[in-house]
Amino acid sequence: MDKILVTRPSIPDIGEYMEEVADIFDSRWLTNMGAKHQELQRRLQEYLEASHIELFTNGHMALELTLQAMRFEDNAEVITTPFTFASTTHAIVRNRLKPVFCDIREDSYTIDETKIEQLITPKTRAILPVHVYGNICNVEAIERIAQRYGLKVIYDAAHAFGIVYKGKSVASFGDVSCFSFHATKVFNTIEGGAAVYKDESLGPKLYFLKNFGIANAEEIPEIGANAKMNEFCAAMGLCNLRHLQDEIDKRRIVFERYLNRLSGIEGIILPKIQEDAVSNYAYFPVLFLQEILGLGRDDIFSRLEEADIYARKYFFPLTSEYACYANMFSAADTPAAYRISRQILTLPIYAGLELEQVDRICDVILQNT
Ligand code: T4K
Repeated sequence: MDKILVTRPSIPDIGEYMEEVADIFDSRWLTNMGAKHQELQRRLQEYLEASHIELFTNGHMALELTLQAMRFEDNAEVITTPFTFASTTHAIVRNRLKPVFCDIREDSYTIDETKIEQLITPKTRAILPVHVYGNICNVEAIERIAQRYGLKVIYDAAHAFGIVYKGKSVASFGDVSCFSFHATKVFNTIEGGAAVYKDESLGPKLYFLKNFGIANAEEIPEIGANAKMNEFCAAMGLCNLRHLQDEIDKRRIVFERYLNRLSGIEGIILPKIQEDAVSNYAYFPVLFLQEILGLGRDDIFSRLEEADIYARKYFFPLTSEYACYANMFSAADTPAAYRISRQILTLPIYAGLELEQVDRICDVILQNT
């Protein structure tokens, strides 16, 4: 039987891509903010209803350079969650800032907004919540807290491209939202990312920082990196953006099939579409409660693997448990995140996943629960 991976990238028809890249071959302008980069930036600005946007080589660099552009002092504290991909925590630490871990909500796995205020100290400068799996954080409560204490809000929106919440683009919340356009995401540019921001003065900093800090050939005002999106990636983005809605619709069908097959089983907690949100169906995270099922998450993971189905333990371990952060943090400070990281499994979901394949995955789960 064929292998089923957790995801497969959405790609356009090869002819469509060749047509899109043909003028790159003519112009020989391959990178450094060329015509495709500019066009994709314009289209994404429109799609995301963004006042300002900057493209990057990946979502991580969007996040890391956003924090650099904000110029917080060394050891300033950033309140965030450990239930996320390595990128979120690394972006904070690589800027010589201190992550302060807040626990997560049981229903959406996003930051528990009721626990943020108790973590604020005179050194706190920002809140960096994650719209994990495309679940939108309690943006209203976070906004109120940020205003009360004069904090910046930077959303890790890596999973949230295309989501509309209460009639607004997800990019409209916080000071900055950073998106990932990695191959595994709902919308991909092979590798890529973007920062959508409100404060106009961040614009030149972000632009310089992604190009070695260069303003012009003789003026280098920033200590920058190289994080420019190249023309071939931008061209992939232009193609994929045309088919985005179709991709999301196909994901919805997969999502609904899982719900149909797996709901009503005690000990299995399925994802819920949030009220007021138009989802992008990016992930299908399921909690397996060992105390009810007898078998735990790791057992289900192994049974699926034996059937050539490769679910993923996003996000286990917590970033606060990583070897590179040994003795710096305590996972016991975020008990809900700790428990959920041991119970969660993200099942395969992507536009090309056949319903028969979804049934095969569900059959393995149902036989073992
Ligand atoms: N913040 C959050 C919350 C994030 O989740 C991420 C990235 C970021 C920030 C940073 O954004 P980027 O800098 O990546 O733009 C994957 C992705 O590489 C990563 O982008 C993503 N989060 C994370 C959740 O998942 P891995 O280590 O699990 O990737 P990998 O190579 O194991 O791939 C996953 C599956 O996808 C495999 O089963 C195979 C399949 N696949 C993968 C690739 C690359 C394909 O079929 N084709 C492909 O080209 O991290």
